[in-house]
Amino acid sequence: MTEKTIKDWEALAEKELKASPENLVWHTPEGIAVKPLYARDDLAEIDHLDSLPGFEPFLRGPRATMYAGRPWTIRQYAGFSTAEESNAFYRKALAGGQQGASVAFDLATHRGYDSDHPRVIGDVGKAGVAIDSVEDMKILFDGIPLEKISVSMTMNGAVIPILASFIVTGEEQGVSREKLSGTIQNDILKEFMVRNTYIYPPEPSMRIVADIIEYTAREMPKFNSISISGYHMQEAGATLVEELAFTLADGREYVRAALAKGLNVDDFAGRLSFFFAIGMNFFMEAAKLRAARLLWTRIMKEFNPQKPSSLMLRTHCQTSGVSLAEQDPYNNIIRTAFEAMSAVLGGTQSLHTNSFDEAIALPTEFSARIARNTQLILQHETGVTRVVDPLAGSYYIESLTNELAEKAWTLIEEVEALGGMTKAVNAGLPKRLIEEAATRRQAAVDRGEEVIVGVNKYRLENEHPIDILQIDNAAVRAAQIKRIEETKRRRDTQKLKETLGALAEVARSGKGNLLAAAVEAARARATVGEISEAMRQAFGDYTAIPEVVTDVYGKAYDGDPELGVLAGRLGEVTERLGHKPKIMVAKLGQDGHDRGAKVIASAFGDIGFDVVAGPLFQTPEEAADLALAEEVTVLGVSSLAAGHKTLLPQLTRELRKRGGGDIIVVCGGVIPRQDYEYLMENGVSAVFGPGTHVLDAARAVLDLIEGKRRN
Ligand code: DCA
Repeated sequence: MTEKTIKDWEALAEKELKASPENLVWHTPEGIAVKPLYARDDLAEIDHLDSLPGFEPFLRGPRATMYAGRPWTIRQYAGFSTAEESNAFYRKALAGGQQGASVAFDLATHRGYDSDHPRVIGDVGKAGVAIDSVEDMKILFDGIPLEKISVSMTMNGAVIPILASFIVTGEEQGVSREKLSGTIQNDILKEFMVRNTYIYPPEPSMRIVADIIEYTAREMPKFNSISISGYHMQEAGATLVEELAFTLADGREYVRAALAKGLNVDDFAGRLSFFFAIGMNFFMEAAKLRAARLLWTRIMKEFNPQKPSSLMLRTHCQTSGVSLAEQDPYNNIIRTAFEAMSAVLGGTQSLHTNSFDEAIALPTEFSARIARNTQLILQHETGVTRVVDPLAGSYYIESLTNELAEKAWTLIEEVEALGGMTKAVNAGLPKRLIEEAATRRQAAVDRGEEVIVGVNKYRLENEHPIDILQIDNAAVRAAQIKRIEETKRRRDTQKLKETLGALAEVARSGKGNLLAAAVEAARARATVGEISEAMRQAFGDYTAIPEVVTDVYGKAYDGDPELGVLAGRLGEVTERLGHKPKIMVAKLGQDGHDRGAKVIASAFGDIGFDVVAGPLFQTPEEAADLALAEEVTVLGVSSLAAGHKTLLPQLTRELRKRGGGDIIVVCGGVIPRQDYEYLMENGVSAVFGPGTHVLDAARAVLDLIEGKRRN
């Protein structure tokens, strides 16, 4: 048998295809040209091929034996309105095979507001558990041994009061702080880019991060001081290269902030951890984790650490939320299983698998069990844990790992040229690139270039709504307020005043450690809101200026007849109204997830509407005022955090009160079908669920303006 070459293959492929195999090259959103075939030659220039797991550059895994020695941690992220319910859920999950806890807080807590604050009426108990003080935290971990179970807490804005309350909870459970294991997210830079649960401006926020790294390095040796997160970037639309680059550049910035506090790199670097999203691009996601470890070692080498653990990237992963669809939702179980496999092949240390109903609501007990079992089956039945880094040596995977690393490195250098990530964030570079990528992707889905089964292909004629979890937000809020009152009645007010005063002084003077001071205040039963407020006095609030990208969605549709028809209709409406129809895209309450709002604002602008992007965190009153001041025709509310049933009726009421009853209110986002009727009865004219084609939404809005579907 004579040896065949790539040229031979190309000739054969051309015969088979009756066209050049060049046509099979897949251009990914990352700008990578994925070929239909990889071979030995593709590995010629790659120099990491002979590395071993447990050794620098850790590309093949941070541990020598990886899952063969100890499988990844099954760590499901959850939080259910009240501390009592969440506690019951964690206990059941741990008994059912989950190995670590992971707390989702409600949006009021994230933003440092107590449940009794007037700004958070629609947010309490939504999308996570409400924690107002140590008293709630003690209930949350009742009967969960904190010296044994590692606890992850996704908290960034109100990170100081939450971590302080956790430390005091440990103390009062008899577990001293050096025995506490777990992770606090504490990654504020990405909040300014994508997730928006910040409170203070970037500079004091970076001080908070550094103070936590300092405190945990000194007092909590088993605790991971930060979870540097790319997850939310991918969720907001970032390409994998952007996710990789910006996350690692964030990491480098945090290391610099900690060093600036006078810490030794080896005292804290081993407790930095990471968090990535795993989407549907199966091989590329696994390669991404390998590339991440390679690059992190390269970055950390600059700081001359002596311990190998300082060079090691350890990460948590979560399957992708945006890859899930509302339509034909059981498909989400399949998507999540593939994503989980990809995370594991990439060598994650800890994993959350999404529940299939997550595109619609918080998981039910049933959907949470399926999600957990996806991992248990992977660990116990597939044999995937037996061999370390089984994809190593694959021509395709090694090429992808290399190419992702190179592309991400170029972007990391670009950030460096701007003076690091804080400066790049201030200059708006990452946010703009991510929003452009998100809008481009929406256009690709709308045009059917990217297939989503059950959404833009093989869509079911009839969908049957699935059972979802409903939360009575008013009842949760009332119960929380009662507990706050009780806590306030019982505490020593003198002690409270002293400790809060000391914290405010640490914040103001720039001297001392914020977390250390907050632990004292939390012990004196200062609430999350009070501790946040004490720091707010010194630091102030951060307000983002909403900006919308242009010419991305429209460009994808350049010359498309569908857009032409819409433009024609828009022209007629413009003529009739005497001006372009104006739509305001609003975000209400503390829900900072603004990818959908940004994509809609950008696409509607490109289609030809006059667009007003409302600021984040508006109350219904504020949104109504702005809509009237801007004289909008349509007010579109994007809701992703389950506040719609409280906030939308309030909004339509406020509009009517101000004489704006003729403004057409529509909404979109994560809204279960079960709620559509209720919203329509309360003055909403149309609801656009996940998976809505943007042009369909634009047509529906025009219909409404033309009065055809007005009700
Ligand atoms: N052989 C021997 N020991 C091992 C092995 C092995 N093959 N693999 C892991 N271990 C050890 C680890 O060294 C670690 O012990 P240490 O903390 O004393 O070093 C312990 O077993 C736990 O393993 P690890 O891989 O660190 O897994 P987790 O404790 O689950 O931590 C990590 C994962 C990513 C570092 C952490 O930050 C985390 O849990 N993040 C979760 C973030 C999250 O849930 N976010 C929610 C959105």
